[in-house]
Amino acid sequence: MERSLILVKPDGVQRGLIGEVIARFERRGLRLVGAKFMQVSLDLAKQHYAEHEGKPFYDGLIAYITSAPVMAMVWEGPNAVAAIRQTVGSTKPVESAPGTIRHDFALEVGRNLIHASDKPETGARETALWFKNDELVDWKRDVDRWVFEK
Ligand code: DAT
Ligand code: MG
Repeated sequence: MERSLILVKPDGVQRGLIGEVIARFERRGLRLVGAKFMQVSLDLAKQHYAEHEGKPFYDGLIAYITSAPVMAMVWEGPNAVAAIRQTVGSTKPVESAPGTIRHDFALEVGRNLIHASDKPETGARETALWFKNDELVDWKRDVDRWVFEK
C-alpha cells in the first residue's frame, strides 16, 4: 500500500486547520498510519528539504517549517501519493484548483499550509525520516473493502 507523509505546516496549525486537513483525507478514504504533533528541529528540516538547498527560497523555507509546531502524519491507500497531491493542490496556492486545500485556505507559496510527498519513493523515504517503525500502525478497517478495490 502506497504511503505519503503529510505535514500540516506551522501556518495550518496556528490557523486551526489540523482538523480540516484530517477530515479531507478521511473523507477521501485514505487510512491514517501514524501521527504526531511536534516541533521540527533544524536538523530534520534540513534533511527533509535537502533537495531545495541552494535555492533562493531555501532559508525562508527552513525558517518557516521550524517556526512553530507541525502536525506530521502518514496516510496510505492505493495511489495515495497522487490522490493526496490532488487533494492538496499545486505548490502555488493561486495555481491550485478550486476545492483543493491550498486553493481553499492559502494565498502564498511561502504559506501554503501543507506538505505532501511528491512520488511514491519520496513517500517511503519521508515516512522513514519522520517516523520510527513502532510509531506506524499496521491496521485494517471494516470499511476498507468498500473503499479499496483489492
Ligand atoms: P511542494 O510543497 O508542492 O512539494 P516543492 O517541493 O517544490 O513544493 O517546494 C517545497 C516548498 O518550498 C513549497 O511547499 C514552498 C516552497 N517553495 C517552492 N517553490 C518556491 C518558490 N518559487 N518561492 C518560494 N517558495 C517556494
Ligand atoms: Mg515537494
